[in-house]
Amino acid sequence: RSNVSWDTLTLDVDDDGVATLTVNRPDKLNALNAETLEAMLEALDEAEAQDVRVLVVTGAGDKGFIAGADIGHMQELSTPEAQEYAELGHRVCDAIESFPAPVIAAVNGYAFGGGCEVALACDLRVASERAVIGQPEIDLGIVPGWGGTQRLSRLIGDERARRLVFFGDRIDASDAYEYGLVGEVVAHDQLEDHVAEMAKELAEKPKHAMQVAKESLNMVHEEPQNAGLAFERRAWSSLFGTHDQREGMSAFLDKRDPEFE
Ligand code: CO8
Repeated sequence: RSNVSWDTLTLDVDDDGVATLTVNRPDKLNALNAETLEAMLEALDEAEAQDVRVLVVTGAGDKGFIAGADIGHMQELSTPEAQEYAELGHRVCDAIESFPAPVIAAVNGYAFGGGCEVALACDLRVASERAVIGQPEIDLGIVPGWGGTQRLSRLIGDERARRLVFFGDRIDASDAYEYGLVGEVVAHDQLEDHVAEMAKELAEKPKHAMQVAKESLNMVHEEPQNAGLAFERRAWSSLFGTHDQREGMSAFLDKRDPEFE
């Protein structure tokens, strides 16, 4: 069990290997400034170094998951400065996407702009009934810049992505569910426990197989299908001969619960 804090972020790791990264800037609805993004990169490295099995990403306070990139910070940026900021946001989203364990976004409130994009980079999204989600950048005279133009249509389809990005609409949790933007909606006061249960269950699965599953599924977005299928064949075969593969299959045949490494 460990706890690491930055000024605007905390990382808690429990005994089951479940890490929780909480953006902690509630007075600004957890808007992501450069300092917080840098801290997120460090927290992701730290979680990886601690070999965690599942990572939960959420926001502090009663209202916010992450209300977006920090508009105060962006207002005066020049193009080269904006590029740097975009790259920093991309590094965070890429690090979440390639994190070697499942990442769950517990969307406990506003997830706008960069906040929606952070959620999109996670493997799974669970929303509280109070969540409101959107890519409202168009009304700030910009567009999604941390992967939203790419990951959103892959997740929910091109037409729906265009609607969200063009109109800048903010949709509630049930519409987000209908759009396929979140996998599940739960009562606000049950979100934390529900996600903790999911995380615990995932943390008990065989680690190496889970990593391979995530990496293979990520290939869908990174490679043409023939390359993805070739990757899957290689990755699948590499699991044979591991303790967890032998144990998982023996346990099935012996009609008992497996004991994974
Ligand atoms: N950035 C900075 N501060 C913010 C942000 C934000 N995104 N969102 C909220 N805040 C601040 C408010 O300014 C306010 O601060 P203060 O108390 O000092 O005035 C505080 O948080 C509380 O906010 P509100 O008083 O507005 O609270 P409400 O409950 O009335 O409203 C909303 C909450 C609906 C979330 C509202 O704050 C809002 O609409 N926020 C902006 C949402 C938004 O447009 N997000 C998208 C930002 S753009 C983006 O994310 C681009 C990503 C790509 C970046 C590319 C880099 C180049």
